[in-house]
Amino acid sequence: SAIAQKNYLQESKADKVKRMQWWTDDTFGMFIHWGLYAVPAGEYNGKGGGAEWIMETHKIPTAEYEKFAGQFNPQKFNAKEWVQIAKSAGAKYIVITSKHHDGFSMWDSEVTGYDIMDATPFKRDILKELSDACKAAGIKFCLYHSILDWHQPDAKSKDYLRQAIEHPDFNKYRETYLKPQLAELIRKYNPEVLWFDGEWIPEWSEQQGKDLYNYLRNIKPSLIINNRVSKARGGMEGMNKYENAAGDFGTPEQEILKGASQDYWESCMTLNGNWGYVKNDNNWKSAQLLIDNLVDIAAKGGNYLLNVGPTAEGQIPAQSIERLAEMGKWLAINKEAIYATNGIANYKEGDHIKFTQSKDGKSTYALFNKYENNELLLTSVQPKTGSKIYMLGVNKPLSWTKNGDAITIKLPEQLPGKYTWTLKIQH
Ligand code: H79
Repeated sequence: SAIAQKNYLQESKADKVKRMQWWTDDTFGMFIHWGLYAVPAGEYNGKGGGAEWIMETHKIPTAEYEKFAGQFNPQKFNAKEWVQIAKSAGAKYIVITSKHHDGFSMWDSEVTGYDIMDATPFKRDILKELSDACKAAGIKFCLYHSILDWHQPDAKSKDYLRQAIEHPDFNKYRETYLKPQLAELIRKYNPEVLWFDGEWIPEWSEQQGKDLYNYLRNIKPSLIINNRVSKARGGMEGMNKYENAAGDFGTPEQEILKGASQDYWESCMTLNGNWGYVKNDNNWKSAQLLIDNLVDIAAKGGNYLLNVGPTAEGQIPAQSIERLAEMGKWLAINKEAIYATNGIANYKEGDHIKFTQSKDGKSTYALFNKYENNELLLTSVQPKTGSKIYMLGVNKPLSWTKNGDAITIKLPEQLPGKYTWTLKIQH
């Protein structure tokens, strides 16, 4: 067409910083992996294995997998409840699977009948319900969308399902299916982030990634798009292996970076061992570990995207809800040290103490999960004489003494909560 497309690949650093502001400030999001794979729930023909990858794991033929749509009827789904679970956990945004690798569309898609409206007895547009509920609750609504698609014949890489596809036409899939679906998702649900995945297929290229990135930001300039839109990851690593690739942030998966990074990044992690719902997965992380991870990520300047895998009945597992509620209780006291802070890459004090800083530089936060003799010793923070040190959740300032390069802070008799505590050191 003759309409000039803006080149968003040449955005200035300052413009990107502005666009990314809410995202870096929000720090904590909830990932939701929900699709037809919740029906088999990690078991096919009596054999365990696979969650959202179950189609690939058991090499389920397309016509067989499609039958799960007829059984998808999550009568207990309640968008407001899910959003409330995210909000009371302290998550500021949610990212839900509009389409995973299985190719099933979780909204009323205009370009396919293989979607929640046309192919399931449920016939409700969950993206509409969730985006409305997010808007009402002040939670940012974001979408995960797989480039890889095991259902569209033209998208099938010959590596998948070991099925011989005659003359697959990937360009046709991209132009008449993938891009129209994404344009439709932006128009209907106004997502703030598009979180791509499945870019490792041989059909996808850096050029296609750049084109798609530009195409999407021309539709919605404020969009934030992850680095998996492109080809720049080193294998399955989270961060890019070269510069100037399309995409706004790195995506370490099931791991946290060893240190801070010059690039924006978000660690996505599961609460148990799987992304999609698996009925026998009881490998739950403890609330303490989840809080440790959040603190570690914030101290390294990243974001934490923590996943839930709802059931085919439409419920977030109780074990997930319990853990998220514990995080929410912790954040209610310690939020000042997490949201809208800068990380401080200071590892001198050992693994049990991490640091963040207020944006105005006036307060340093020391978050610790271990102490002895009701005091804490810090060697790398040098407050001026008369500076006040508080514990978040405690009203009175704490007494502290200086001995050479170290300071010793007397902790209160009663510490708020049972996980990790925060000292606020005012400079
Ligand atoms: O959506 C979640 C997972 O389903 C998806 N990303 C998160 C957010 C994901 N799962 N695994 N992976 C991404 C990486 C998979 C890597 C492998 Fe393979 C699959 C290694 C071997 C099979 C793809 C195909 C890479 C090599 C061959």
